[in-house]
Amino acid sequence: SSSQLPAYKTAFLNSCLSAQILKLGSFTLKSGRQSPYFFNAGLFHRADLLLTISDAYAQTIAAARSSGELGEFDVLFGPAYKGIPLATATVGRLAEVDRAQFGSLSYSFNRKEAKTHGEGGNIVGAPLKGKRVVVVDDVITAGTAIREAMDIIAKEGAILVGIIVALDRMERMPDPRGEKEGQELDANAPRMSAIGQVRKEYGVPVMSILTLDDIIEGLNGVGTDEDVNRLEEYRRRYRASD
Ligand code: OMP
Repeated sequence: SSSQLPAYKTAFLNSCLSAQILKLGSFTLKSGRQSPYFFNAGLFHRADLLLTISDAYAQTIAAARSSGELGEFDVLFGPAYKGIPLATATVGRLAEVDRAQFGSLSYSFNRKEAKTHGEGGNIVGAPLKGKRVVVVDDVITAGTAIREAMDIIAKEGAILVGIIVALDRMERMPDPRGEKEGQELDANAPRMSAIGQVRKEYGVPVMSILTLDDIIEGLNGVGTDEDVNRLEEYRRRYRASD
């Protein structure tokens, strides 16, 4: 193919397509939008796919550390439940990629239910107090799930230094006054993405393995023209300003 994507992104995209983690078709999002694609990170449970996704997170983190986009950190935090295997597998993979740089990182995650006996506390893995933390999550759309993770980090007295997700859909937040399928969006509606808003509000980098731009680039010459056209049309319609 003629794709200009780095090898790890192409490998990740191809695994997502063959395992049907990334599906093309017609899907209704939480927001009500009709999307020509859907990414289901819950399907990364198979051993080979867990290696693929943890390698892709690790490569993205290592590249962001090298470029200086991401500062030094101590803990990779995976919000329960979906973030738990992602943080655990990725921290292990980072140590394999570069043991000297990443070997002393830890993973950490929250309990959903408060523990009332034994050691107590709501954190499993590395204690967070005073630690520099990167949060690993799957997809940010409206930003609800990621804000819960930020609240836990603040409550535990940790310092947020970055967020990494598998997919940045690059779309603007839904118009609170409503959106009509098949009609032009209101020119005065907010154009920022939830990721852009989190970036601005917390002042930290929000990195992703793949963006919608990457998916379209990677599918060029691989997917059908019809699929690529529908993705381009969706991007044109909902693209965020940031
Ligand atoms: P927020 O918590 O609102 O940011 O939305 C994240 C959620 O969107 C995910 O946990 C999924 O339930 C859902 N989602 C995907 O997982 N993949 C997609 O491609 C799109 C969505 C979505 O509904 O927007």
